[in-house]
Amino acid sequence: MSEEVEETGNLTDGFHLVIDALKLNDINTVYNVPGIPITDLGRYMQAAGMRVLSFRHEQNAGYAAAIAGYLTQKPGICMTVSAPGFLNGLTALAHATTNCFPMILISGSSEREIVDLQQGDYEEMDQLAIAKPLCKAAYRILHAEDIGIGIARCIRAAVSGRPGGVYLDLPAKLLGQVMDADVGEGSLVKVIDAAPRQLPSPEAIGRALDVLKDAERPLIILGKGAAYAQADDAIRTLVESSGIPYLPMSMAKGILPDTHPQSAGAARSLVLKDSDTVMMIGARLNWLLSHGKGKAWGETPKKFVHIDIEPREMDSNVEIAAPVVGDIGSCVEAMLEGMGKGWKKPSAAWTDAVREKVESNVARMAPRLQNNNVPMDYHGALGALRTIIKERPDAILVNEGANTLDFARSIIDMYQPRKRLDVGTWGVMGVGMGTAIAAAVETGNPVLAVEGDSAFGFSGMEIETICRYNLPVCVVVFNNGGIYRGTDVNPAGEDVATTVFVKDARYDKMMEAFGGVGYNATSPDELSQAVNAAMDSGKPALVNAVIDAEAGTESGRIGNLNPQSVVAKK
Ligand code: ADP
Ligand code: TZD
Ligand code: MG
Repeated sequence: MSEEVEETGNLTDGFHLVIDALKLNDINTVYNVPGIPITDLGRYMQAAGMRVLSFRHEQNAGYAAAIAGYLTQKPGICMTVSAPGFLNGLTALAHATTNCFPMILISGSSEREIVDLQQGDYEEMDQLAIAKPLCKAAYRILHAEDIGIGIARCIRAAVSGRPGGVYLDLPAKLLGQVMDADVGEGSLVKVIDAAPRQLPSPEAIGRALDVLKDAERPLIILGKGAAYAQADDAIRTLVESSGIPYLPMSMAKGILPDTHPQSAGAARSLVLKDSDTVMMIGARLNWLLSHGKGKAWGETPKKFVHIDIEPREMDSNVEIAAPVVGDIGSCVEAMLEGMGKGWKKPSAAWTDAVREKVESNVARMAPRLQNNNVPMDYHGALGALRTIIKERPDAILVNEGANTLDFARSIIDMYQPRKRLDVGTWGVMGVGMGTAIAAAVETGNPVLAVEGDSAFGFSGMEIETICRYNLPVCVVVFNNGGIYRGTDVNPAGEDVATTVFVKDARYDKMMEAFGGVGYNATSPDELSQAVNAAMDSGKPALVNAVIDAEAGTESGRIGNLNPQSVVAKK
């Protein structure tokens, strides 16, 4: 602190203006990795009462910020150092943008004059230019008096309309800039109505209702945008009063309980094929829904009603008969009002057919979930975890892997909204630990992270972070000794096959190294006991769940996306 500051006491600087601007907008949690030029920014944030969680790698801090945004509707903040730290955070920023999660990546950067003349500054990089194509908006603040406006622009860009990732570049020099404290305070901006409601037009609602009225076999598809919108009661009322079967996308599971009589989750193939009218709510017709066409959608011609806040999403893959553009809460409420009392529910022929398929599929699966085989298969192990989530419905399930992801998604029923957090639109491995940490920090709920052994490896070092903050996270590593399977053989050389890891690895020992509790589970009963004990304790724990190396299949459920060589023999 300069003498002048001490003497006059009425100066502020870039550091403190950033902090004041964030706090003024109720942003109180930051996920970061410290270093030049943001170390002191993190310290001052802590001193100002903000929660600053330090990670072992920026990518994981970024995934934490991304999911914090999804859970809270406020931008999650990731803070990194320049060039390498910035680049490490960038994957998460792109992931947030792809998934429509509001997040701000704040990176310190080097001296503009030197960077722009490419004179080789410490960690020199034109970060703003590099971030731009990977996010929804990117800004740089050069003057302390612009910090208030700059942060306001970041917040609005992140949460308004379709949410997404925002980049904010803070050159080192800015943080040290000094200005009069009163003028500084006056320059701060409190963002009013950051994500304004967007009402659908009455014509759009009328058109959508007309399309639905003509439907013989209607279907509702709920996506993670519907979960994000936190319009849970309105969505439930719409589903129930319409009587239409619904299919939840992965992270939309639990908006209504998966055990709901109208859930078509266990009859996915049937409803996609046989429905004639589909109402999408906060879900895109991307690869996860086979782009709305082709074999998965069968022969029956479809009409689509599409509720989304992003107008350009309409007709992105197939023709949308009734686009409804607006925020989900407003759109769903308008649809409900329009349906009124005289709404005719779909025919029993259709809803019974869906129900029968659900029941027969569930019944077929049930005995497999009870098996107590050693080594465990996915069904036996997930059958145990399914019961645990049923008994602890407020626990947040984090899930990544290939087979570990696909089987868990279909086997573990969810009962509450926003309790299933996973790899998202890209299917990113490595989101697990950052997601688990932010879930615990933002909600205070217990977290169960079900991880493929490969998936876990991408962010495994963050178990130290989990222990350091003593978070109620129980990690279960599905250890099948590899990617998809642990049994591949390299036909040609000495190295093991590309998908295979060290045999009989003990991931539980990693947790013990940091003071958490490690368990080794070789049967579903042991797994159940270990996870229950861990979750009862509320302390960091890791269960090494030994899974049969032969149990999985290539790429889980999406093996069809692998290109095939016509000349090579496997
Ligand atoms: P899923 O992967 O679950 O199918 P997607 O990520 O593909 O879901 O789709 C989410 C959609 O939700 C995006 O198109 C996004 O624009 C939309 N969305 C997000 N928030 C809102 C909101 N508050 N109101 C309306 N649409 C929203
Ligand atoms: N890198 C990143 C960032 N994301 C990816 N999706 C992949 C690589 C490719 N990949 C998958 O799509 S799943 C997977 C990889 C490496 C790991 C699957 O192995 P696992 O799960 O151990 O996590 P199972 O249960 O063995 O199938
Ligand atoms: Mg594996």
